[in-house]
Amino acid sequence: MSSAFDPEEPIAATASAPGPGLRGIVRVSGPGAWRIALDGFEPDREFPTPTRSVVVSGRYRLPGLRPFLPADVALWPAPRTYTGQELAEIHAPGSPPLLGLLLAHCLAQGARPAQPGEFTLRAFLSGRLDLTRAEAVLGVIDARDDRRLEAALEQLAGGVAGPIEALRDRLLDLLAHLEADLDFVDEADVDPIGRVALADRLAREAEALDALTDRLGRRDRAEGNPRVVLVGPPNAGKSRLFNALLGGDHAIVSPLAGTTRDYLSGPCACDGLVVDLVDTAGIEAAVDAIAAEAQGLRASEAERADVLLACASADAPAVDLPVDDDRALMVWTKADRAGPPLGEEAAWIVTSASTGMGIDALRRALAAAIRGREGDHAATGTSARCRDSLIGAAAAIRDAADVMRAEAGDELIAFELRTALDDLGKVTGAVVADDVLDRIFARFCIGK
Ligand SMILES: Nc1nc2c(ncn2[C@@H]2O[C@H](COP(=O)(O)OP(=O)(O)OP(=O)(O)O)[C@@H](O)[C@H]2O)c(=O)[nH]1
Ligand SMILES: [Mg+2]
Repeated sequence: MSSAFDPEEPIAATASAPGPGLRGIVRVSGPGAWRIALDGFEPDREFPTPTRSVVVSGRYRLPGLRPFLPADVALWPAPRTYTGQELAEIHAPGSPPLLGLLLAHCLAQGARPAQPGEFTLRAFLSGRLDLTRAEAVLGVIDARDDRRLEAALEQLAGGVAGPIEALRDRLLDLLAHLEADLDFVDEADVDPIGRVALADRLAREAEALDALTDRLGRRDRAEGNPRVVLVGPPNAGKSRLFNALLGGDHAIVSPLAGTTRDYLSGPCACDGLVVDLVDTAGIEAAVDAIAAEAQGLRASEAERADVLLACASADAPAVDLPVDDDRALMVWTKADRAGPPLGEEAAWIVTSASTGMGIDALRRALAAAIRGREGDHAATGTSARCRDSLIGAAAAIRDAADVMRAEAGDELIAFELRTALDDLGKVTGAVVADDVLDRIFARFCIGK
């Protein structure tokens, strides 16, 4: 790690969400964390040096603060803490200036401001957290909807880390046996049945690994294709546009307003990207239970969208369109009949599903909007990187099994097993390059 990340330096940061809240937290980790947090703190009662976690109530008397600031200080002794280090948290009223004052006080006492993700990085470095879990923490922080949150929480619960460690142990055992045999190669009396059984066992390990890879991939899949949702007044031509973009007759199109009730979705290729395109019911006041249901579905689809295609046409004017939503692209439909109002042309992507006019331009605009949004998530794909390593490990294990069946030399088998172990090690973080770590942890928020 670069010296900027020296784990022997105490670090501090506001750990609660930015902005005013009921309670705010300042977190301090590293050697001297308790001393730093307790400076200027008057506990309600004296307390002995904690040997396990304690919460002490009291007040801070700080320069520039009168008369005093009520607060609780939580203290955790190393090493059984989140970061594996001495840890303190100051819980105070969540006013940003007060928290700023407390943080400044901690910095004045010798703490350094924490880098984004540095608490989690310390947890990882101290062996409290493996890479798959660190990524899951990141997933929880990043989670933009329930699906993603659930996948990240499952990963955090150790869904993949435990089984990968167990597999590494078994492969290490096997490798140790093979290498012991290598030393006694003259006496080695090859037992063909034992070899076949071993090859089968390896093949089963490779299958188990495939299943794990699939589980690890779930977070990526939950992140999935970007969701692009068609919204607009009834009869705006959303369903016909949906069909034109997907190619085929998927959604029912009719001149009757209120045709679409359910929502439909399908994969749509846009300029090198694949998005999940979603057709929804027209925006209207619900007159019955089915309409209410349709409006509910529309609203929830619109909410989880990455991009909204806000549609309007001459016969379905732009009322209630999400014009101020920064996810929205304004799409003028049925341009073969009538174009957008004079003076407004520049605001619209002008299309006609019946002539195909503007459909390609719409695809390009859509892809550009998604690429722009993904700018903030440029470093995504860390779990994809883990997945590559798992796929590499499974391939090496299968190769080892093949070599074994072919009765080739033990050296070749050992080589494949070492490759597999290396790949697995990358996933659990036993072997991992510093720059990869820096990249992962830089994506965390400060205070995490
Ligand atoms: N001329 C012309 N007619 C179109 C075009 N797009 C849609 N229409 C017609 O407009 C009417 C409504 O189209 P739909 O695609 O069903 O509209 P919608 O927005 O899905 O409507 P709801 O599902 O009721 O909200 C149909 O009669 C379509 O054939 C177009 O590009 N040109
Ligand atoms: Mg429709």
